[in-house]
Amino acid sequence: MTDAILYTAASGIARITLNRPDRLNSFNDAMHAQLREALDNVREDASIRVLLLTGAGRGFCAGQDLADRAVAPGSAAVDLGASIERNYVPLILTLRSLPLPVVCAVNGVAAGAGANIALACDIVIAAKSASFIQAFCKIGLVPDSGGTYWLPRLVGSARAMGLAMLGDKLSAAHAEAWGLIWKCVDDAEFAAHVDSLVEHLAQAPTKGLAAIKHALHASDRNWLEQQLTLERELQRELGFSDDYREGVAAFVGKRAPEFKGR
Ligand code: T3D
Repeated sequence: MTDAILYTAASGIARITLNRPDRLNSFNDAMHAQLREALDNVREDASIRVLLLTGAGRGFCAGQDLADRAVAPGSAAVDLGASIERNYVPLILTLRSLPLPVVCAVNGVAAGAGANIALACDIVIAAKSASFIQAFCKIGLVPDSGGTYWLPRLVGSARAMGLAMLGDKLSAAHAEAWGLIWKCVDDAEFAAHVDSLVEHLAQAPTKGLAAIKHALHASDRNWLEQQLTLERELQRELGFSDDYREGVAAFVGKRAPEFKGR
């Protein structure tokens, strides 16, 4: 049996590749278990300063493996709520709470939960040939893995409703134009672009980036006064960090900073 997840960590960069290309990297239980283990490694390894999530082959991820959901006539249905509670909810919450930038390199089609796992990441870059499909409506389901949360916030309710109710394929270029993702990059330049982005982030002030992530996510539920208070407290903490000291010293000394992520 091949590994459903490929994991490497070097030079501050953890790379997780969804690796069931013949099934467009759709999720079965083994893949969920291996992904959980890889994410535990990321959380526990203090040397990691950026996480890259991508897919093997021509797709990024086609969501749940539907072969595991087909039931014979007359037999009991699978409890999807249990599957979501066990697998998808912890995955999304982990991606959102990791105290480092999480980059998703969408190398091909991202459908169903695959699309929404991508949108849970902090910076989403897609190859021009990639696409996003809220496929759930085609099998009688609701967008999960945060889909009903991200879509209206990212693209507005009219587009969110259309995407969710029609399940149309949204090209990477459209996804960028609609503000669903950060960037769409030509296929020929995609790998180099992603490498250079994660290399940049691995040298950046990690604590500061983690605080940015925390503050932007908190803004979904905070009033302005609460958000101003949060910014004040984060700034207070970061003002004591080694990286802030280094950033100011480098600026004043007219040299490039050397951030350590502390
Ligand atoms: O169940 C729970 O735990 C609840 C959680 C649910 C979360 C969900 O994600 S529900 C939504 C599940 N996903 C989908 O509905 C998407 C299904 N796939 C597609 O609609 C299409 O495959 C794509 C639009 C993504 C890509 O189309 P295309 O034409 O580029 O590729 P293809 O030929 O359809 O797929 C290639 C192979 O991958 C094919 O296998 P084959 O014929 O070569 O042996 C296809 O069956 C397989 N595949 C693609 N998606 C899935 C899959 N096999 C199992 N499950 C899939 N989701």
